[in-house]
Amino acid sequence: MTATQKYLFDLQGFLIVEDVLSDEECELAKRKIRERMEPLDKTPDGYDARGTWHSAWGLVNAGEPFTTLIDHPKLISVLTEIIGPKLRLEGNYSFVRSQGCPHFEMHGGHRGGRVNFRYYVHGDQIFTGLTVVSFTLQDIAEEDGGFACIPGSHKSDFHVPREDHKRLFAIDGPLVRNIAAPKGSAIIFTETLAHGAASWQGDEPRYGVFYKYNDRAATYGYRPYRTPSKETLARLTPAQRVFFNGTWEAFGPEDNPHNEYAET
Ligand SMILES: O=C(O)CCC(=O)C(=O)O
Repeated sequence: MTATQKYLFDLQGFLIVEDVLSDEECELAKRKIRERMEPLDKTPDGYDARGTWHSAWGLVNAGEPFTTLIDHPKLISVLTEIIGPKLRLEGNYSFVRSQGCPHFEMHGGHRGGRVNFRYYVHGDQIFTGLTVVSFTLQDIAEEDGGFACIPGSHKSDFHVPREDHKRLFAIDGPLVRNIAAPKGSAIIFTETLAHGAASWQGDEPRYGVFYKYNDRAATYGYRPYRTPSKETLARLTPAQRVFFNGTWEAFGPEDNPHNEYAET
């Protein structure tokens, strides 16, 4: 992680890393998502999805380019600085949203949430918990909608007052910004940041790809079906398989006492 990346991540609660995926890899990823995606009846907030939201789970089972992204050096150099030296990949999935879709309500925005939702700096070291890498498979301008956040809110020690929640956390409210990013980028953001997604306005649906990383000793969302299949695990390198180890830190078996090596 460079000094500039550290400055920007600390300031904003998110960071854009460009040129992670080539154009060809973005197109391949979209094709594989289209083959797997299923319509959602309701959005995660319980709104009628009206045919505008689809999801595809367990993307690493689809092979490249999703496999390479597990431990992409441009991402790991940041994630190991802000989460910890040993990481888990909790989830890897896509939401595909088409023009006029219901938005994704703002959530997060308070750093007092203990292990998964925390943010502080001690000395030169950032400490945060659950962190998302959101890959952009197309060029995204602010007016397209999509990922939205309140920059800097990951440092808030207070909850937004209940009486002002609706106004201040409105997706088109005074504090919220849509984040533009070029095709092939990764937006790395801490879940502690107040964030959500504005209704998508682009002609091509938004193919959002989300990899959720955590400290290897922590789990936020326990979803066994998000673990790659046995066949996929067998195809991964040992360095990639370790991202799917169980949630523990120490006193492991003699050959892996600190959860440093792949369990399978
Ligand atoms: O759709 C988006 O970009 C927001 C994703 C999100 O809110 C999350 O991953 O927690």
